[in-house]
Amino acid sequence: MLLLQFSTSHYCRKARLALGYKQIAYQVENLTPGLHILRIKPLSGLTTVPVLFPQLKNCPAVVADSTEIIRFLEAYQPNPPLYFEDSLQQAEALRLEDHFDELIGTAARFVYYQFRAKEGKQIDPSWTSQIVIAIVRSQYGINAKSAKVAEQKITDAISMLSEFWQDGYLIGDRFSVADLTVAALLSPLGLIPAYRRAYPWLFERIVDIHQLCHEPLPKRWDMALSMTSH
Ligand SMILES: N[C@@H](CCC(=O)N[C@@H](CS)C(=O)NCC(=O)O)C(=O)O
Repeated sequence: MLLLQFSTSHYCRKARLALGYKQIAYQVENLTPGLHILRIKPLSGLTTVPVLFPQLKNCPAVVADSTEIIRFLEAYQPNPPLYFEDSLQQAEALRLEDHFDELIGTAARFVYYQFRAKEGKQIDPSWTSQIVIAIVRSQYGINAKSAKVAEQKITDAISMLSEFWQDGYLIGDRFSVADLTVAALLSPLGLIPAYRRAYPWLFERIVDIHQLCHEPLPKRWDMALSMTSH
């Protein structure tokens, strides 16, 4: 299988966590933001990554969107499962996946890119990195005000998660697509010292899920704890 991705995208991380959890062999092709459209629009009709090419007989040629990729992987290789047999639990798993995609995925992007442009500039002050950050901020309308709104959404989501994640799973008594989605989509916050210090249990859980899914942590994961927070 071939995964077309941005190496830093948390939605692409979500697809990689699922591939890793199921121990499916795959290769990645890293695309350049902006230019990626030339490669993926004709194939998927979408402008977003991740996009998966299963490259297998009797399988679709292209599967786009992290949710669809997980749906495909689950049908292709049901074990170990990310879905539930119980229809109520399964409906809840898909509802939460969608809710986290829409809420946490977008809010984390705002908080993360606001941080990288300001206090977190030292993480990578190179002009190439700063240009990518500036393009993302302009594309999504990320600024101090919109990031503040996103911060509140993240705080609310973490407070909901704390009820489940401190000693259990989001649904039932085992790991599922809901837990995987949260781990992927909140992982960018692991680079922000204030979050690392305020919610150690959250990042321990994200680390555990990366181990379970055989996926390396985001680059510079350990840097946050040695940075001064503002
Ligand atoms: N709902 C999509 C969201 C994917 C997404 O937003 N991808 C971003 C990268 S994090 C992207 O490709 N942005 C480029 C663009 O919108 O042009 C999914 O789950 O795959």
